[in-house]
Amino acid sequence: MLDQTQIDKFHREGFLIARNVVPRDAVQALQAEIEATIDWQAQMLRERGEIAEMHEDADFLHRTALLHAQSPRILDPIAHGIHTGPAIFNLLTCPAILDIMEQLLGPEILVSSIYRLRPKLPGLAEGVIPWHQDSAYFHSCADDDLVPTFWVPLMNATVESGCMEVLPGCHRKGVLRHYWADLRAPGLSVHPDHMPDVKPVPVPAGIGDAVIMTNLTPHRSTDNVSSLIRWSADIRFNSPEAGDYGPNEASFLGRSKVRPDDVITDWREFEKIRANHVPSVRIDRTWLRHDKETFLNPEKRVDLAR
Ligand SMILES: O=C(O)CCC(=O)C(=O)O
Repeated sequence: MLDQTQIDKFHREGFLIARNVVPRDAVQALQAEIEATIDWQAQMLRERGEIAEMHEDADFLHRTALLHAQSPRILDPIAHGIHTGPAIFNLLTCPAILDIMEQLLGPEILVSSIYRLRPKLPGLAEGVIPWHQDSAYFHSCADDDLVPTFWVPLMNATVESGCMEVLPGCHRKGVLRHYWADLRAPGLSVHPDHMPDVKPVPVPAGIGDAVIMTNLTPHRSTDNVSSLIRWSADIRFNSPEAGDYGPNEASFLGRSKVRPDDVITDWREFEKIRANHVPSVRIDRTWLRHDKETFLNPEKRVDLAR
C-alpha cells in the first residue's frame, strides 16, 4: 500500500517510485515463465534452421540476446502483449498491486488490455523508446481518466541499462502533440516544438520496486549500454469509466465490489479472453509521420538522433 505522502507525490509529479511493493516470488515466477517461453521458441527456430547455438547455459540476463543475434524471431511469443500464462496473470492480478490501484482508482479495477514484456537488448536501437505519453497511443475516450502504468523491473534496471526517465509535473499539460518518429521500431514521440522544458528524472528501480506513472506522464527509455538485458513488464489499470481506450486487445475485471462474480480469477480464462478478442473500435487519433510533420527546429527530431 502507498502512504498519503506517496499518493500526493504521485498526483503532484505524475510518477512515483514505490519500493518493495511487488512480491519477489511473482517476479521470479515471471522470469521462469519467460525463460520457458524463450526456450520453447528457440527449439522451434532450431528445428527450422534459424538458430544453431542454443546457449542453454546462459542466464535470464544474457540468453535472449545471444539467441536474438541468430534470429530476431526469438522475441515473437513475448512481443506486443501476445504472452499469456499463469505468471503474467498472477502479476496482473497480484493483490499487493491491486491494493495500490484501489488507492488510486477506487474499488472497480479493470486490468488494462495493454500490457507489455520488454527485453531491452544491449546496444539494440529497436529498444530505444522516445519521449511519449501513453495516452498518445490510446483512443481519446480516456484522456480525462487516470490509467496508471505499473512499470515492473524484472532485474536491477539502472541508467546504464536503460531504466525509465520521466518529466515530472508535465502530466497536467493534457495530451501533447506527437508524431511517428523514424526509429528502427515505429514509435510515437512528443513533437519537439511541444516538448515541456523540464529537467528529466531517471528512475532506476530494482526487483520488488515499481515505477508508477500516469497516462499523461511523458516518459522514455534510452539505449541499453550495459551488457545485460533490461527486462521489464509494464502493466496498466483503470476504472470502467475510462472506456475502451485500447480496443485492439482485451481487458478484464481484476477487482470489483459491484460485479464480484465477473472478476477473472483463472489464468486459462484470461488466456481465452485475450485469444478470442475482436476489436470493436478504432483508435481515433491520427498523428503525422516523420516525413509529413513540420518542425521549427528539425535538429531536435529524435529520428535524426539514431
Ligand atoms: O520499458 C520501456 O523501455 C518503455 C516503457 C514504456 O514506454 C511504457 O511503459 O509505456
